[in-house]
Amino acid sequence: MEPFSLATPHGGALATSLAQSLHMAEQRPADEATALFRADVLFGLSQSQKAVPPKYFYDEAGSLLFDLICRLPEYYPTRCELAILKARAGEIGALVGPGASLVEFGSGSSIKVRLLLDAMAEPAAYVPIDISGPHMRAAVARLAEAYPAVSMVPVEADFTQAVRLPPLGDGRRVGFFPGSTIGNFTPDAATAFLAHVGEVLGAGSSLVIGFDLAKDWSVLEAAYDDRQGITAAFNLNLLARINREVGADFDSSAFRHKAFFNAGESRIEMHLESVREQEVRIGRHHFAFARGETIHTENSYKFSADAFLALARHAGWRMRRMWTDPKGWFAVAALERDGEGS
Ligand code: AVJ
Repeated sequence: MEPFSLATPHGGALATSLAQSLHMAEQRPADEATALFRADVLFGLSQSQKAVPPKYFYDEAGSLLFDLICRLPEYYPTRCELAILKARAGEIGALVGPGASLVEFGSGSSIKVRLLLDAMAEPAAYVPIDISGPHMRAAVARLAEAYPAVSMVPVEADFTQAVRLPPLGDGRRVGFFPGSTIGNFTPDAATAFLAHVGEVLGAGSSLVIGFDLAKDWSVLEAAYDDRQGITAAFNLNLLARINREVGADFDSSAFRHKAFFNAGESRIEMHLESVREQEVRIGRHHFAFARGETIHTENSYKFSADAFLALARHAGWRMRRMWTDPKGWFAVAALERDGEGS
């Protein structure tokens, strides 16, 4: 299984039709979210390369651990991207124009978006989309105090599934997809996702997107296997979540965090490696692990500027500007949608 394809075998069509019938800003019922999680876990653990999609990292504990990752000395992407956004906020604000609505895919703690909101002329609305509802709502409450003139329209949803935006009026839409979260998708799924984003945002929209650049392996591997073990805790938290929400009996101490650069695919892979032969149960299902066998939990693709732009072009976006940090480790692109009147 590709852990992060747009269409999961179950969940895909189901989640889409449900998202459309529910008001999108409403929470998916908890029991239904749990059923989808369970189905994804059972499916993923049944593959020859066991896998669980990385979107399930972000329960409450996982969202907090991710915020700690962003502050680690080894984890350069957040700092590099913030530096680019700070340096270029004025240019971005000018490109976007006045009265736009800002839609963020995977908004997390909504920190980076402040730089854009500060630089935009009279932003009309902020629409954060995130799978981690309580974490998102707490972040939006803090943001609302700082930006009383911007209407806050949080959408609790899995953005890897089809998303419908709430009504946003006539203003331009600007997508914001920072952090190199695009790197979680395989290239084909990334293209499909960016095309979907183009359709959701509509004609004349733009997209501000961060992506991580290929670089020295030692820098990459350190960023995903930090000395304090925060990334290991983030990865292992997935097993605790599966135990709690799906009723599995993983022994977290019998798995270890593994992160390495796969040069052929130009991606960091994260896995959870079984340190011994063991069996894990979920209800009536049994999953056998050989010693050294892994669950693939995340891909994080590292791009060349050219490869990224080709991908964006295939998805119907053209590049207006691209910026990097002084070390050339991370990039932010401002894209525009092709095809007037489409
Ligand atoms: C949130 C997907 C961008 O791939 O760097 C950080 C997640 N995983 N450390 C990334 C992550 C391990 C992160 N993204």
